Amino acid sequence: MKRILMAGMLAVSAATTAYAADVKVSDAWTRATAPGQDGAMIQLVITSKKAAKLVGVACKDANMSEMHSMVMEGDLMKMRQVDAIELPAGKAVDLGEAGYHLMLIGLKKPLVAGKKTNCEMVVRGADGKDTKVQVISKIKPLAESAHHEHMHHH
Ligand SMILES: [Cu+2]
Repeated sequence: MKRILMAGMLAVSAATTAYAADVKVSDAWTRATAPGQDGAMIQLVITSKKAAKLVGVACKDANMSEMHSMVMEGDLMKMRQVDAIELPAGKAVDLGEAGYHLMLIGLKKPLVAGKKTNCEMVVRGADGKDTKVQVISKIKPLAESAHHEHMHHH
């Protein structure tokens, strides 16, 4: 009897974090920063079981974190802050492919290849309830082709 009760309690406590388990984040990454660079972009894939919205982000290594969209204006790639990113139920949203990224502004320290950087995202369900989702991003080496960083408007 006692065992069954414990199993039940475990299931309940799993369910609390679990709303977080309803949201899956994978392939989160950014690039190592060049000397003097004080901003960075994070890409990731996010899947929410239920229809939801990504409504906020806070990253440990940055003074400010935002969600950005990228749009081509003529030959120029421009970035804009967005308030929310739609997460259709069960659909893997690749921020990069969807034209979004997370933006770290005012880095507190350089991002070093091979290390990781942590962020916390806020996902709002259709019921208005917010869930915090941890994101651990791999830091890839700075590549020559990391062109986006140079178009940064901040
Ligand atoms: Cu940006």
